Amino acid sequence: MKKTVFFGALTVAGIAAGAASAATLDDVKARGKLNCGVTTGLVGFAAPDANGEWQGFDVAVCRAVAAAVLGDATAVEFVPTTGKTRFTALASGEIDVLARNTTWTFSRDVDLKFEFVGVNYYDGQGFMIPKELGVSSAKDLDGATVCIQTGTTTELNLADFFRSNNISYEPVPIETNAEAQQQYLAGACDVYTTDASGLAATRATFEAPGDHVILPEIISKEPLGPLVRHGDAEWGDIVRWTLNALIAAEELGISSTNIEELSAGTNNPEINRILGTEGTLGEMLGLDNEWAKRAISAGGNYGEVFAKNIGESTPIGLARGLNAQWTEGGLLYTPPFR
Ligand SMILES: N[C@@H](CCC(=O)N[C@@H](CS)C(=O)NCC(=O)O)C(=O)O
Repeated sequence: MKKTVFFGALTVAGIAAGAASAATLDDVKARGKLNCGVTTGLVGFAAPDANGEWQGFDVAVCRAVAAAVLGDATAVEFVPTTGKTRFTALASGEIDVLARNTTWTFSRDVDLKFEFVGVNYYDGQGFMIPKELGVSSAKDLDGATVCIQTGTTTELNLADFFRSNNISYEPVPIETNAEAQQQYLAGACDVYTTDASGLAATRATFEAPGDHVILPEIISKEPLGPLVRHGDAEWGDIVRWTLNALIAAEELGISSTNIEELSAGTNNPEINRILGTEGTLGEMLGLDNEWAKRAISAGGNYGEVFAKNIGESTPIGLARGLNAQWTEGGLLYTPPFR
C-alpha cells in the first residue's frame, strides 16, 4: 500500500515537471505577449527607435514568432539583456526566447541546457582600432589594451588568439556595447573586439566612422542564432520553423510585396504548404495554417529583414557574404517544408 502511494506520487510529480517545462506555447498564449530577450542596444540588430519602438535584425525574429503564435507582430515584450544576464533570463523563464547575437557553442547547448534553433547570422570575431594607431594586423597588437564584453565568447577567443600568437594584452572588461563604445572612443582601450557585425553596427554610430579601421583578421566562428530552454521541444520547433520560414521565403521568392497574391494559391506546392493553402504544417506545430504567412508578413523574408536593418544600403553596410542563400554561394539552407 505504502509502495503504491509512493510510486503514485512520483508519477504525478514527474508529469507535473514535464507539463511545466513543455508549456511555453500555452504560457505565451495566456499572457498574450512573447517575452523576447534582446541586447541592451545594438543599432541594426536590436535597439529602440526615436518612438521607443524596438527595431532590428534580431528584433525581427521576435516579431515573426509573435506573429506566428499570437497573430500580432507587436505583441512582444522586449527584455534587454547583457552578455552576462542573458542566460539567467532564459533559464529562469523570464524570457521565452533569446534573440540576441548569441553564439551557438557546445557548452551553451549541452552544459547550460539550451537549444539553438538555427542560425540567423554567420559571424566571426574581429578587431576595431583607431586609424591613427597605424596598425594593420591583429598580430601587431602585442601589449594593447582591449575593450571586451564579459560573459561572451569574445573574451575566450581573445585569450586563445593572443596565447597562440605568443603576444600579450591587457583586458578592459565591460558590460554593454554602449559602455564599450564610450570607453573605446575615450581612449580607455586601444582596441575594441567583438563579433564583426557588432563592430560594423557600433562604428556606424560614430561621428567619424572613417577614423576607425576593422582589421582583416576574423579569429573565430560565431554562428549567431535564437535559443530556447531544453525540455520544450514543441516550443523549440515553433521558433526553429518560424526562422526557417523567413529563410525559405527568400529562397522561394515569397516577399512582403507578393505574399497576398501568392496566398491565393500557386503552382509551387512548397510555397502553398508554407502559406497554408495546402497541407497541415501549421496544425502539426499546434498553430493555425497561416502561421508562416503572418511571420513573413511581419517584416518580410530573411533577405528583406537583412536589407532593411543591416544591409549594404544601411549605415551598417553589411554584405550578405556567408549569410547569402546556398543557391547564391552562402550558408543559408533551410530543410524542406513538407
Ligand atoms: N556572440 C558573442 C558576443 C555577443 C555580444 O555580447 N556582443 C556584444 C557586442 S556586439 C553585444 O551584443 N552587446 C550589446 C549589449 O551590450 O547589450 C557571444 O554570444 O558571446
